[in-house]
Amino acid sequence: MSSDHDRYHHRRTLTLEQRAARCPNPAGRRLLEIISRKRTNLCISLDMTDSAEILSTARLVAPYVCLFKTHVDIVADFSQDFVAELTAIAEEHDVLIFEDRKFADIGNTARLQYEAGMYRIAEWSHFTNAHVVSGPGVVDGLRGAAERLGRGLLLLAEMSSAGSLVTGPVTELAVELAAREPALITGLIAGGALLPDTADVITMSPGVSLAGEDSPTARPAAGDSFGQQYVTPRRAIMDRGTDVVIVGRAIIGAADPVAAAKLHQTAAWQAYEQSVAHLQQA
Ligand code: S5P
Repeated sequence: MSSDHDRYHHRRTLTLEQRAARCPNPAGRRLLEIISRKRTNLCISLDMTDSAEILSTARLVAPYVCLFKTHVDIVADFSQDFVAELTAIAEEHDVLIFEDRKFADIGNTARLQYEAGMYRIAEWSHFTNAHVVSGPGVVDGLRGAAERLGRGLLLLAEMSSAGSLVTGPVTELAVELAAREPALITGLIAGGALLPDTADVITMSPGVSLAGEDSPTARPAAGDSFGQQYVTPRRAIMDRGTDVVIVGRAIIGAADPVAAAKLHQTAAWQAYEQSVAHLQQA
């Protein structure tokens, strides 16, 4: 546990509501407002390959989440109608959309992948993310559409998978770029907060499940057969200072996804409230 505290900025100096008021990125500001209003810092990862299934799950869990995370390149019957329907559900329930595209090419190719092709991600996704392995040019490739449309970019600063090489200088570059330009790079994907909360950078953490490795009821340590590793919402939020937890299969794979969404929402929100309790007393 002490290594979490050494690595991550777990101590909050601002509430998410206070951070909304000063957030320099329009999508980030909206997200922080939604989180405070709906009392949910849960992002659902809608990793399903059938558009009807994604839409019906999105409808069911929408009241409990702040963000729908998609991988549109796994949707077998993708169409812009699907996007329009997902957008309508999101608008009705005060949810934003995050296409987890993980751009990783040179800036010009990333720009085309973001704006063109059959997906036209920039047109509908409030957030998208990028690796910085190819250098800072990828951010410049995404910048034009992101600034024009008020989108938020998230950089991969750490990954939840075993043996990840998103470490060392890659992590450092992602953190440096976010710290330098929070109006464009509104967040980092990481295990916990790599910057203090005054940096105006939102941390989102995948690899979260109530059956995570630190769960008192999950033995042996949870994961999958492809190297995914999980911690509980409590550990990600309280010990590692993350803002938003990203949960996929622990909800969409549950026998009752609505019940699982409620449980994850409650656990994540309680952990957040506990992490800011000292501010409200002050
Ligand atoms: O480091 C990462 C980054 C991401 S965005 N690890 C991840 O697992 N993700 C994504 O989060 C991954 O692509 C998947 O969509 C989701 C985790 O899904 P789960 O079913 O394991 O919760």
